[in-house]
Amino acid sequence: MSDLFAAVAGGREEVRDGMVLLRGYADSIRLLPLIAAIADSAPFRRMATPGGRAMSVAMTNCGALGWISDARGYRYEATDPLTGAPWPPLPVPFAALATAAAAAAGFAGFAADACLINRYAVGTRLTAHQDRNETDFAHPIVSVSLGLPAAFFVTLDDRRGGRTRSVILEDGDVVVWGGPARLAFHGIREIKPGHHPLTGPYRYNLTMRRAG
Ligand code: MD3
Ligand code: FE
Repeated sequence: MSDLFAAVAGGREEVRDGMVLLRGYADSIRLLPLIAAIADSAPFRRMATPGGRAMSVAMTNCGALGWISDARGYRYEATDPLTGAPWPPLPVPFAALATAAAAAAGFAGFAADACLINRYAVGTRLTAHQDRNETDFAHPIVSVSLGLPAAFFVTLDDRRGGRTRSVILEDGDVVVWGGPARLAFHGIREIKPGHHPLTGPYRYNLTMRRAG
């Protein structure tokens, strides 16, 4: 793994150009019951990759648009393919958190319309990828980490094999991505065994975007 790095500035750390980390910004005690309610109507599931394998991370969505992967590729859809119903609405506290965190990072007026919820069990990971299924890369992305910690990595340029920075994301940490970091390659290394008082053996991540 590469070096751990962060330039600290008043609780706002710039991990790389265009990536602002707000440590402990989110309250997982308030957010986790909302995730449980969403999963009651749109269950977590391991989606198929276009290559036909099951992703190790389990996912669901809320908001007007949800990110999906299947044999036809990656895209956003207004309905859940598992149930045929619209994705559950974006809870007001999620939307408010995304708008406030984006503003704190310098993106005033951000309004999310899509929230991907990732659930990582111990031993799962997310391999290096870019997020490019959104229509306008000028909007930031706000990510919220809940439960078990994870080692997140990001390339310093827009090349898959480029030099990386790593940072441990812990419960309550919020990351805002925008500008020069928007098309960086990034991923999550294998989740280490552990137990979190609120989530047990899981890490959750909310990724809030303007997709449409
Ligand atoms: C960097 N999720 O869902 S969130 C993803 O922790 C994803 O579950 C990770 O990567 C997770 O696509 C990382 C942080 C994140 C989100 C979007 C990005 C980093 C990003 C978009 C561009 C560059
Ligand atoms: Fe991503």
